[in-house]
Amino acid sequence: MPKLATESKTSNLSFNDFKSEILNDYKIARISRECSLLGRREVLTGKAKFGIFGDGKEVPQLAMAKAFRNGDFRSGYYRDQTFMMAIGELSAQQFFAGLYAHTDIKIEPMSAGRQMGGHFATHSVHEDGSWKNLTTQKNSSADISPTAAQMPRLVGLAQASKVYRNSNDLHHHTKFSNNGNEVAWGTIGNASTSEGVFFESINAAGVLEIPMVMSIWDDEYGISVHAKHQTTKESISEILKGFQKEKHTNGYEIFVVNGWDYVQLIDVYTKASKIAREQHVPVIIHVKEVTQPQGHSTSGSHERYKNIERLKWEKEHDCIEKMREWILDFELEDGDGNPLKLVSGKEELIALEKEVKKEVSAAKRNAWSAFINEIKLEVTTASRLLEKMALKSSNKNFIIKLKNDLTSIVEPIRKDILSTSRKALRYVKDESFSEKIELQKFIMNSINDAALKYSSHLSSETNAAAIKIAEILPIYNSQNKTVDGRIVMRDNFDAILKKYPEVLIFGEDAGQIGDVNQGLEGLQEKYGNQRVSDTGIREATIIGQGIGMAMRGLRPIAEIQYLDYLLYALQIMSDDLATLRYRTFGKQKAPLIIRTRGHRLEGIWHSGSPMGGIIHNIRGIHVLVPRNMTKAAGFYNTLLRGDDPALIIECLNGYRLKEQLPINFGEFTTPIGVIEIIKKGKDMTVVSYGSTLRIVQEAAVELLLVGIDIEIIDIQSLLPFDINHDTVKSVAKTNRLLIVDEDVPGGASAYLLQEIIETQDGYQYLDSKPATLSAKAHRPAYGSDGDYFSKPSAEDIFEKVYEMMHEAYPTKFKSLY
Ligand SMILES: Cc1ncc(C[n+]2csc(CCOP(=O)(O)OP(=O)(O)O)c2C)c(N)n1
Ligand SMILES: [Mg+2]
Repeated sequence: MPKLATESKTSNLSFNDFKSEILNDYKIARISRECSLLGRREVLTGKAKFGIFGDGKEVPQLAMAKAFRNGDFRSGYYRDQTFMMAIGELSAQQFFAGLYAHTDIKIEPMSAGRQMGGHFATHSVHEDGSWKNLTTQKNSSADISPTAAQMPRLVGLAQASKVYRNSNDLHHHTKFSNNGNEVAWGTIGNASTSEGVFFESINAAGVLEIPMVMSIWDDEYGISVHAKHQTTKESISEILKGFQKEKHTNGYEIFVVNGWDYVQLIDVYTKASKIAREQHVPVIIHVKEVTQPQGHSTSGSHERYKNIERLKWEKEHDCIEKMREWILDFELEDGDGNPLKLVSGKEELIALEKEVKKEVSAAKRNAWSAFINEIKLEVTTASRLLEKMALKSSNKNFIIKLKNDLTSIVEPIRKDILSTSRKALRYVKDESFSEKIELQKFIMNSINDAALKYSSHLSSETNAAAIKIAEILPIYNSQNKTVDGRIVMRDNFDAILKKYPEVLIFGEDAGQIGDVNQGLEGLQEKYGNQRVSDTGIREATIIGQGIGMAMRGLRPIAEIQYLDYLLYALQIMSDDLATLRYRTFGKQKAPLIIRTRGHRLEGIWHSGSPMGGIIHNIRGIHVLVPRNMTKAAGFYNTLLRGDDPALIIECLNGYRLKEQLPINFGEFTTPIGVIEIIKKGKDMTVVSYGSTLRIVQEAAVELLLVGIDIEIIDIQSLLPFDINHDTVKSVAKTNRLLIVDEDVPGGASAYLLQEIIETQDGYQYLDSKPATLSAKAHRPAYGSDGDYFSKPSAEDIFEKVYEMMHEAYPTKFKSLY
């Protein structure tokens, strides 16, 4: 007898319940398939831009959905529409709303039209940005397109369960966990397992022993490239065998199952869920023999690369057809020997299939009407305005032509409306009447409205936004004790760990020895190895641990040992963390703090300062560059009161420099997006940050000796930069501007120049050409001379300032060379 024991209803399933559950599953699979079929058509006829669908992967996802419980998290990819439908988080109408890019989050709950279809998400926060109760809903972290980039976050989502289970201090966090019983479910395509982060994540989860169930949908292809080019032995489960858990080892349970075998799939997923949930043992499920009936996406057809046999095989192994056969063949006897069947005959299924077609077709129509009617209303408003304006204008005929062109577009988009209106405005530029003002208002309102639709939620817009956290100054007692900077850092982390049970700090060498500069000295001993821990050397998944845990209410501080090694993590920061709020229209958040140390020290890989590269890749994450450890400590304290993610770069050469010892650890804050004038002066504004500031200060003393008095600004925060526009006030006073940093030429210095000259309108106050002084284009050479000749030195700064002053006052400041 085929068994169908779902987790939640293991016993006493009456045959009728059993039957209706199966038929409901079948219906979901059919709805999903019909969405894929119609979705492709919508793209090919031009109503939608691009389509990537879950056809061929329906049945395994039904099985996964059955094992998925409230509180669980998914971290998957673009094939999972059936799963989302089966957990009740995606309707057919929402599927089409996503395809059309409907910008209303209530209508298109995955991303408000920001992501292409197939990128799924649930909502983790309320309107005001506060957490929802994640244990009473089914959760899906928001998908991203880079293959395998869902993996690092998955590790963190699973690790959160372990943290909640193992910590008594966190048991009050009932919104996030029920004793760590939640499983994090990953999905990935077979070909994407070739990515480095896949293997890194698998290894990390094995080491961490966390409740993660990883499904691999294996259709033998990655777009057109066959498994023989992707995977050694053409089988991911074969090559992962070394990860199999043995009696006294850690490791995985590994299952292999065919993607068309409904009964086996349910059996495997039920087991996997139990193992992961109860024992916190990770599980890999290699789902083989999966098909892709419509090919990879709407961009091409699979007949180009699959041979006739493969296409035939795919038809025969279509998982829904196989499920259909199974339903029709199913026969059982009740206690009295009467036959029990799931359906009376083919006709019952045909009727169901017809009903599904109708339902999906109606859902598509409704989604389209909702989408297009909203825009058509805007077309009507614009065309009325244009008509009215034309009547008054000497360019009447041109304006009417524009209006007619607009109204004749059968499927208009917002671009058509705005483009027409803006062009029409040019025809009345020399005229003046109230209708022109109306049109101007319409354009401005439309642009403002578009900014909300397309550009909001890059950073937090809630009351807890980090830029709203007020400054609290460090307090010093009368003894004025000075200590090494690292002591300030350590004592502040101590206060943080005491104050916030949700904080966990982890990274390479962060645990036992308390980080390579001992900013965490003794804290693992004090708070235990869950709160302060060592990780493997695997930067991408260190960040992934942080993202996933932050998405589940914890406050991780993920340490990347050196700034130069951030590049391994940068992809995940850029693609996942930086876009999270934006891509969910503010419905998910991960207030992760990333700690690293950098700027000057030694050599090519220990003194880099690739700030331009970083800030341009991670808009959406604050980037903070404190000049000393007290400022840095203040940033940690600020961020923990807020809900934004951030990167803090401590000065690598600052841990042994003396700083005054504050007494209000864990309390004082450094404001974000606020500059500080650290030396007043009248002749030139010199802007810098981090380690370079000390060199600027040294040069300032020497410049004073020759009668040049510079004002030094520590910008402190690169992203966001100077939200109060204080820098320009200094430039207005000194009329000269020099930006000094140790990035490559045209790196962060160019960004700062653009901010000050263009955004803050600094150009109008300048009496000299604004200048930047940066490091050389190459990586810094090793040793003190390497540093001197690679990075801006005090002499370089002196001479640059002097040269600018010489240019202005050649007789007062005679040329040095
Ligand atoms: C990092 C990255 N490289 C390339 C792509 C383009 N791309 C999208 S899907 C895909 C193939 C993925 O195949 P597989 O993992 O087997 O998933 P399937 O589509 O077969 O389900 C490729 C190469 C991408 N999205 N991200
Ligand atoms: Mg594939």
